[in-house]
Amino acid sequence: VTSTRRGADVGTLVARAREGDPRSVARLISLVEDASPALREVAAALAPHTGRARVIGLTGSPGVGKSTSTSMLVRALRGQGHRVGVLAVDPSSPFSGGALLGDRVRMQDHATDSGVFIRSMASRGHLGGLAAATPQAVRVLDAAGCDVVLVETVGVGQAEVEVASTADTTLVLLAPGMGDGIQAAKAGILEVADVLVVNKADRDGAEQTVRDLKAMLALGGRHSEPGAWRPPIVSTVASRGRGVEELLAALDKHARWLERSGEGPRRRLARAAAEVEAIAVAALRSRIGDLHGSKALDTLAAEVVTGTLDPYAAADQLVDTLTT
Ligand SMILES: Nc1nc2c(ncn2[C@@H]2O[C@H](COP(=O)(O)OP(=O)(O)O)[C@@H](O)[C@H]2O)c(=O)[nH]1
Ligand SMILES: [Mg+2]
Repeated sequence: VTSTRRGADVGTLVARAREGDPRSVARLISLVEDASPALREVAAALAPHTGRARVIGLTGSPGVGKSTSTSMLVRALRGQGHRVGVLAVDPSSPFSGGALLGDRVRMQDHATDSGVFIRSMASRGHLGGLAAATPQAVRVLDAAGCDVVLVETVGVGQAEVEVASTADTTLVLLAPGMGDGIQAAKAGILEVADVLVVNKADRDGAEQTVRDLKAMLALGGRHSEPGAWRPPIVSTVASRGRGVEELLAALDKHARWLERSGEGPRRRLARAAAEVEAIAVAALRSRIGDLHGSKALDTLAAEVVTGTLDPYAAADQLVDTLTT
Protein backbone atom coordinates (compact mmCIF):
# COMPACT_ATOMS: atom_id res chain seq x y z
CA VAL A 1 0.00 0.00 0.00
CA THR A 2 1.38 3.36 -1.05
CA SER A 3 0.99 5.81 1.78
CA THR A 4 -0.02 9.29 0.81
CA ARG A 5 1.95 12.21 2.14
CA ARG A 6 -0.48 12.96 4.91
CA GLY A 7 -0.78 9.51 6.35
CA ALA A 8 -4.03 7.80 5.39
CA ASP A 9 -3.63 5.07 2.81
CA VAL A 10 -5.52 5.14 -0.48
CA GLY A 11 -8.04 2.47 0.51
CA THR A 12 -8.99 4.39 3.65
CA LEU A 13 -9.25 7.66 1.72
CA VAL A 14 -11.57 6.11 -0.86
CA ALA A 15 -13.71 4.49 1.85
CA ARG A 16 -14.01 7.82 3.68
CA ALA A 17 -14.74 9.68 0.45
CA ARG A 18 -17.55 7.24 -0.28
CA GLU A 19 -19.01 8.08 3.13
CA GLY A 20 -18.98 11.70 2.02
CA ASP A 21 -15.98 12.96 4.00
CA PRO A 22 -15.04 16.23 2.23
CA ARG A 23 -11.40 16.18 3.38
CA SER A 24 -10.86 12.75 1.85
CA VAL A 25 -12.52 13.86 -1.39
CA ALA A 26 -10.27 16.92 -1.49
CA ARG A 27 -7.18 14.82 -0.74
CA LEU A 28 -8.00 12.35 -3.53
CA ILE A 29 -8.51 15.16 -6.03
CA SER A 30 -5.14 16.61 -5.03
CA LEU A 31 -3.53 13.21 -5.59
CA VAL A 32 -4.93 12.90 -9.12
CA GLU A 33 -4.29 16.56 -9.88
CA ASP A 34 -0.65 16.36 -8.85
CA ALA A 35 -0.18 13.07 -10.70
CA SER A 36 1.13 11.72 -7.39
CA PRO A 37 2.96 8.38 -7.37
CA ALA A 38 -0.23 7.03 -5.75
CA LEU A 39 -2.24 8.01 -8.86
CA ARG A 40 -2.41 4.47 -10.22
CA GLU A 41 -3.51 3.04 -6.93
CA VAL A 42 -6.10 5.79 -6.52
CA ALA A 43 -7.46 5.14 -10.03
CA ALA A 44 -7.69 1.41 -9.33
CA ALA A 45 -9.45 1.95 -6.00
CA LEU A 46 -11.97 4.37 -7.53
CA ALA A 47 -12.82 2.33 -10.62
CA PRO A 48 -15.39 -0.07 -9.07
CA HIS A 49 -17.32 2.88 -7.63
CA THR A 50 -17.58 5.01 -10.75
CA GLY A 51 -19.95 5.29 -13.69
CA ARG A 52 -23.03 6.62 -11.96
CA ALA A 53 -22.58 10.40 -11.92
CA ARG A 54 -24.08 12.55 -14.59
CA VAL A 55 -21.47 15.02 -15.87
CA ILE A 56 -22.68 18.41 -17.04
CA GLY A 57 -20.21 20.83 -18.60
CA LEU A 58 -20.70 24.60 -18.63
CA THR A 59 -18.64 26.59 -21.06
CA GLY A 60 -18.62 30.12 -22.43
CA SER A 61 -16.60 33.30 -22.49
CA PRO A 62 -15.32 34.82 -19.24
CA GLY A 63 -18.01 36.91 -17.55
CA VAL A 64 -20.94 35.27 -19.31
CA GLY A 65 -22.20 33.90 -15.99
CA LYS A 66 -20.90 30.33 -15.78
CA SER A 67 -20.12 30.47 -12.08
CA THR A 68 -23.40 32.20 -11.26
CA SER A 69 -25.26 29.59 -13.33
CA THR A 70 -23.33 26.81 -11.62
CA SER A 71 -24.38 28.17 -8.25
CA MET A 72 -27.99 28.44 -9.45
CA LEU A 73 -27.92 24.82 -10.63
CA VAL A 74 -26.31 23.60 -7.41
CA ARG A 75 -29.14 25.15 -5.43
CA ALA A 76 -31.81 23.66 -7.69
CA LEU A 77 -30.24 20.19 -7.79
CA ARG A 78 -29.78 20.19 -4.02
CA GLY A 79 -33.45 21.10 -3.80
CA GLN A 80 -34.20 17.92 -5.74
CA GLY A 81 -32.14 15.97 -3.23
CA HIS A 82 -29.14 15.29 -5.47
CA ARG A 83 -25.56 15.25 -4.26
CA VAL A 84 -23.59 17.62 -6.41
CA GLY A 85 -19.92 18.02 -7.26
CA VAL A 86 -18.48 21.13 -8.87
CA LEU A 87 -15.17 21.39 -10.71
CA ALA A 88 -14.11 24.83 -11.85
CA VAL A 89 -11.50 24.30 -14.53
CA ASP A 90 -9.90 27.62 -15.27
CA PRO A 91 -6.19 27.76 -15.87
CA SER A 92 -6.28 31.55 -16.14
CA SER A 93 -7.72 32.30 -12.72
CA PRO A 94 -7.02 29.93 -9.87
CA PHE A 95 -9.68 30.30 -7.21
CA SER A 96 -9.53 29.57 -3.55
CA GLY A 97 -12.14 28.51 -1.04
CA GLY A 98 -15.17 30.79 -0.80
CA ALA A 99 -14.21 32.86 -3.82
CA LEU A 100 -14.56 29.84 -6.08
CA LEU A 101 -17.91 30.75 -7.51
CA GLY A 102 -18.89 34.25 -8.53
CA ASP A 103 -21.39 34.85 -5.79
CA ARG A 104 -19.58 34.55 -2.47
CA VAL A 105 -22.61 34.89 -0.25
CA ARG A 106 -24.68 32.29 -2.02
CA MET A 107 -21.81 29.83 -2.20
CA GLN A 108 -21.40 30.11 1.54
CA ASP A 109 -24.79 28.41 1.73
CA HIS A 110 -23.30 25.55 -0.23
CA ALA A 111 -20.09 25.61 1.79
CA THR A 112 -21.90 24.33 4.86
CA ASP A 113 -23.88 21.78 2.85
CA SER A 114 -22.37 18.31 3.07
CA GLY A 115 -24.14 17.32 -0.16
CA VAL A 116 -21.95 19.64 -2.24
CA PHE A 117 -18.27 19.32 -3.10
CA ILE A 118 -16.65 22.30 -4.80
CA ARG A 119 -13.17 22.28 -6.18
CA SER A 120 -11.17 24.43 -8.54
CA MET A 121 -8.67 22.75 -10.82
CA ALA A 122 -5.43 24.39 -11.77
CA SER A 123 -2.87 22.79 -14.03
CA ARG A 124 -0.37 21.87 -11.36
CA GLY A 125 2.16 20.35 -13.70
CA HIS A 126 0.00 17.35 -14.43
CA LEU A 127 1.24 15.24 -17.30
CA GLY A 128 -1.16 16.21 -20.04
CA GLY A 129 -2.41 19.23 -18.06
CA LEU A 130 -5.96 19.90 -17.04
CA ALA A 131 -7.30 17.78 -19.86
CA ALA A 132 -5.78 14.73 -18.21
CA ALA A 133 -6.51 15.69 -14.60
CA THR A 134 -10.18 16.67 -15.02
CA PRO A 135 -11.61 13.24 -15.87
CA GLN A 136 -9.75 11.79 -12.88
CA ALA A 137 -11.22 14.43 -10.59
CA VAL A 138 -14.67 13.64 -12.02
CA ARG A 139 -14.06 10.00 -11.08
CA VAL A 140 -13.29 11.00 -7.50
CA LEU A 141 -16.56 12.94 -7.23
CA ASP A 142 -18.45 10.12 -8.94
CA ALA A 143 -17.05 7.57 -6.49
CA ALA A 144 -17.86 9.94 -3.62
CA GLY A 145 -21.53 9.54 -4.53
CA CYS A 146 -22.21 12.74 -6.45
CA ASP A 147 -25.28 12.24 -8.61
CA VAL A 148 -24.34 15.22 -10.74
CA VAL A 149 -20.92 16.73 -11.43
CA LEU A 150 -20.88 20.24 -12.88
CA VAL A 151 -17.68 21.16 -14.74
CA GLU A 152 -17.18 24.86 -15.39
CA THR A 153 -14.63 25.60 -18.11
CA VAL A 154 -13.67 28.91 -19.61
CA GLY A 155 -14.41 28.79 -23.31
CA VAL A 156 -11.16 29.69 -24.95
CA GLY A 157 -9.18 27.71 -27.44
CA GLN A 158 -9.71 24.01 -27.07
CA ALA A 159 -11.34 24.22 -23.64
CA GLU A 160 -14.86 23.84 -24.95
CA VAL A 161 -13.89 20.80 -26.95
CA GLU A 162 -12.29 19.30 -23.87
CA VAL A 163 -15.31 19.94 -21.68
CA ALA A 164 -17.49 18.41 -24.34
CA SER A 165 -15.41 15.26 -24.31
CA THR A 166 -15.68 15.08 -20.52
CA ALA A 167 -19.40 15.81 -20.19
CA ASP A 168 -22.58 13.87 -20.84
CA THR A 169 -24.31 17.16 -21.50
CA THR A 170 -22.61 20.39 -22.52
CA LEU A 171 -24.18 23.76 -21.81
CA VAL A 172 -22.85 26.61 -23.90
CA LEU A 173 -23.55 29.98 -22.30
CA LEU A 174 -23.88 33.21 -24.21
CA ALA A 175 -24.89 36.68 -23.16
CA PRO A 176 -26.39 39.52 -25.16
CA GLY A 177 -24.14 42.23 -26.45
CA MET A 178 -20.92 40.27 -26.21
CA GLY A 179 -20.81 39.51 -29.91
CA ASP A 180 -20.99 35.99 -28.61
CA GLY A 181 -23.34 34.56 -31.19
CA ILE A 182 -20.97 35.23 -34.03
CA GLN A 183 -17.94 34.18 -32.03
CA ALA A 184 -19.73 31.00 -31.05
CA ALA A 185 -20.33 30.12 -34.67
CA LYS A 186 -16.73 30.87 -35.56
CA ALA A 187 -15.32 28.80 -32.74
CA GLY A 188 -17.67 25.98 -33.60
CA ILE A 189 -19.02 25.85 -30.09
CA LEU A 190 -22.52 25.50 -31.44
CA GLU A 191 -21.38 22.09 -32.58
CA VAL A 192 -20.55 20.99 -29.04
CA ALA A 193 -23.65 22.55 -27.42
CA ASP A 194 -26.37 20.23 -26.17
CA VAL A 195 -28.20 23.11 -24.56
CA LEU A 196 -27.68 26.76 -25.47
CA VAL A 197 -28.15 29.18 -22.60
CA VAL A 198 -28.68 32.87 -23.22
CA ASN A 199 -27.84 34.23 -19.79
CA LYS A 200 -28.27 37.85 -18.68
CA ALA A 201 -31.69 37.80 -20.28
CA ASP A 202 -32.39 40.92 -18.20
CA ARG A 203 -30.12 42.83 -20.56
CA ASP A 204 -30.94 44.51 -23.85
CA GLY A 205 -30.45 42.37 -26.89
CA ALA A 206 -31.21 39.02 -25.26
CA GLU A 207 -34.07 38.32 -27.66
CA GLN A 208 -31.87 39.23 -30.60
CA THR A 209 -29.23 36.78 -29.37
CA VAL A 210 -31.87 34.05 -29.22
CA ARG A 211 -32.99 34.88 -32.77
CA ASP A 212 -29.35 34.84 -33.99
CA LEU A 213 -28.83 31.44 -32.43
CA LYS A 214 -32.01 30.05 -33.97
CA ALA A 215 -30.90 31.31 -37.37
CA MET A 216 -27.47 29.76 -36.96
CA LEU A 217 -28.87 26.42 -35.85
CA ALA A 218 -31.11 26.42 -38.91
CA LEU A 219 -28.03 26.62 -41.12
CA GLY A 220 -27.17 23.00 -40.52
CA GLY A 221 -24.29 21.20 -38.91
CA ARG A 222 -24.49 17.99 -36.96
CA HIS A 223 -27.73 19.07 -35.29
CA SER A 224 -29.63 18.91 -38.57
CA GLU A 225 -28.87 15.27 -39.31
CA PRO A 226 -31.83 12.87 -39.09
CA GLY A 227 -32.52 11.74 -35.52
CA ALA A 228 -30.05 14.28 -34.17
CA TRP A 229 -30.59 16.17 -30.96
CA ARG A 230 -31.64 19.75 -31.58
CA PRO A 231 -30.20 21.91 -28.84
CA PRO A 232 -32.89 23.94 -27.11
CA ILE A 233 -32.22 27.59 -26.35
CA VAL A 234 -32.96 28.55 -22.75
CA SER A 235 -32.97 32.13 -21.49
CA THR A 236 -31.80 32.70 -17.92
CA VAL A 237 -31.02 35.41 -15.42
CA ALA A 238 -28.66 33.36 -13.31
CA SER A 239 -28.03 36.14 -10.83
CA ARG A 240 -31.73 36.03 -9.92
CA GLY A 241 -32.34 32.33 -10.42
CA ARG A 242 -34.64 33.00 -13.34
CA GLY A 243 -35.02 30.28 -15.97
CA VAL A 244 -33.65 27.52 -13.76
CA GLU A 245 -36.81 25.40 -14.14
CA GLU A 246 -36.56 25.57 -17.94
CA LEU A 247 -32.86 24.76 -17.75
CA LEU A 248 -33.47 21.72 -15.55
CA ALA A 249 -36.22 20.59 -17.91
CA ALA A 250 -33.84 20.88 -20.87
CA LEU A 251 -31.20 18.90 -18.97
CA ASP A 252 -33.71 16.16 -18.14
CA LYS A 253 -34.87 16.00 -21.71
CA HIS A 254 -31.31 15.65 -22.95
CA ALA A 255 -30.61 12.92 -20.37
CA ARG A 256 -33.60 10.95 -21.65
CA TRP A 257 -32.48 11.44 -25.27
CA LEU A 258 -28.96 10.26 -24.41
CA GLU A 259 -30.36 6.96 -23.16
CA ARG A 260 -33.02 6.52 -25.83
CA SER A 261 -30.71 7.24 -28.77
CA GLY A 262 -27.76 5.25 -27.47
CA GLU A 263 -25.67 8.41 -27.67
CA GLY A 264 -25.13 8.39 -23.88
CA PRO A 265 -23.31 5.04 -23.80
CA ARG A 266 -21.48 6.01 -27.01
CA ARG A 267 -20.21 9.21 -25.41
CA ARG A 268 -19.07 7.37 -22.32
CA LEU A 269 -17.20 4.84 -24.44
CA ALA A 270 -15.58 7.57 -26.53
CA ARG A 271 -14.64 9.41 -23.35
CA ALA A 272 -12.98 6.34 -21.83
CA ALA A 273 -11.19 5.61 -25.10
CA ALA A 274 -9.85 9.16 -25.26
CA GLU A 275 -8.71 8.90 -21.66
CA VAL A 276 -6.85 5.63 -22.22
CA GLU A 277 -5.36 6.97 -25.43
CA ALA A 278 -4.13 10.15 -23.72
CA ILE A 279 -2.51 8.18 -20.91
CA ALA A 280 -0.88 5.77 -23.36
CA VAL A 281 0.43 8.58 -25.56
CA ALA A 282 1.79 10.38 -22.47
CA ALA A 283 3.51 7.16 -21.38
CA LEU A 284 5.07 6.72 -24.81
CA ARG A 285 6.13 10.35 -24.82
CA SER A 286 7.86 10.01 -21.52
CA ARG A 287 9.70 6.95 -22.82
CA ILE A 288 10.76 8.92 -25.89
CA GLY A 289 11.90 11.63 -23.49
CA ASP A 290 14.11 9.04 -21.83
CA LEU A 291 15.48 8.12 -25.22
CA HIS A 292 16.38 11.67 -26.13
CA GLY A 293 20.14 11.81 -26.33
CA SER A 294 20.26 8.06 -25.83
CA LYS A 295 22.55 5.69 -27.67
CA ALA A 296 19.69 4.06 -29.59
CA LEU A 297 18.48 7.38 -30.95
CA ASP A 298 21.98 8.69 -31.67
CA THR A 299 22.87 5.54 -33.59
CA LEU A 300 19.75 5.85 -35.73
CA ALA A 301 20.38 9.58 -36.23
CA ALA A 302 23.93 8.88 -37.42
CA GLU A 303 22.57 6.44 -39.99
CA VAL A 304 20.12 9.06 -41.21
CA VAL A 305 22.96 11.58 -41.56
CA THR A 306 25.01 9.19 -43.71
CA GLY A 307 21.99 8.17 -45.77
CA THR A 308 22.14 4.54 -44.65
CA LEU A 309 18.66 4.89 -43.26
CA ASP A 310 15.78 7.21 -44.12
CA PRO A 311 14.13 9.08 -41.24
CA TYR A 312 10.85 7.14 -41.56
CA ALA A 313 12.58 3.79 -41.31
CA ALA A 314 14.60 5.11 -38.37
CA ALA A 315 11.41 6.29 -36.65
CA ASP A 316 9.79 2.89 -37.24
CA GLN A 317 12.76 1.20 -35.62
CA LEU A 318 12.60 3.58 -32.68
CA VAL A 319 8.87 2.98 -32.18
CA ASP A 320 9.51 -0.78 -32.32
CA THR A 321 12.09 -0.53 -29.57
CA LEU A 322 9.64 1.52 -27.47
CA THR A 323 6.67 -0.78 -27.82
CA THR A 324 8.31 -4.19 -27.50
N1 LIG B 1 -27.28 41.28 -15.21
C1 LIG B 1 -26.90 40.05 -15.00
N2 LIG B 1 -25.67 39.79 -14.48
C2 LIG B 1 -25.31 38.52 -14.28
C3 LIG B 1 -26.17 37.45 -14.61
N3 LIG B 1 -25.52 36.28 -14.33
C4 LIG B 1 -24.32 36.64 -13.84
N4 LIG B 1 -24.17 37.98 -13.81
C5 LIG B 1 -23.01 38.75 -13.35
O1 LIG B 1 -21.99 38.65 -14.33
C6 LIG B 1 -20.71 38.67 -13.71
C7 LIG B 1 -19.89 37.47 -14.17
O2 LIG B 1 -20.50 36.29 -13.69
P1 LIG B 1 -19.69 34.94 -13.46
O3 LIG B 1 -20.68 33.91 -13.04
O4 LIG B 1 -18.53 35.15 -12.55
O5 LIG B 1 -19.15 34.64 -14.94
P2 LIG B 1 -18.12 33.52 -15.46
O6 LIG B 1 -16.82 34.19 -15.69
O7 LIG B 1 -18.70 33.03 -16.76
O8 LIG B 1 -18.05 32.44 -14.43
C8 LIG B 1 -20.96 38.69 -12.22
O9 LIG B 1 -20.85 40.03 -11.77
C9 LIG B 1 -22.38 38.19 -12.09
O10 LIG B 1 -23.02 38.67 -10.94
C10 LIG B 1 -27.44 37.73 -15.17
O11 LIG B 1 -28.24 36.84 -15.49
N5 LIG B 1 -27.74 39.04 -15.34
MG1 LIG C 1 -16.38 31.60 -13.39
